[in-house]
Amino acid sequence: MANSAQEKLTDAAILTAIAPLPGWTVKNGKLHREYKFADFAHALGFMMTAAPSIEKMDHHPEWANVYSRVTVDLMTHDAGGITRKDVELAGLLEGIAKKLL
Ligand code: H2B
Repeated sequence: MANSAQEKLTDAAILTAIAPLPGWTVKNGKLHREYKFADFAHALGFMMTAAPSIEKMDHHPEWANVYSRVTVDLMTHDAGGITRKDVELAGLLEGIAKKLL
């Protein structure tokens, strides 16, 4: 793929990229993180706060909410793997979550 942000990263590059992001792992070929907020309002607040930036990035998470928990999985579907865009989105979500945790 021509756009380097959309190139699949090597396993080593992924681990280096997520090293500064606490709680993020690789699971089933996706960047994975489970957030536990104080309650449902905080969990939903996290998702609602992140939504406009996600739309602007045009890069979307696979995520699910159960009460106070939000599970996030990131991959680039167009590339069939993890790319810099996923790392970028993980960083964005982390910044928003930090203020609500
Ligand atoms: N999100 C994710 N996670 N992966 C993609 O490949 C992707 C996306 N593609 N959001 C975008 C939308 C694509 O469909 C548009 C046309 O850029």
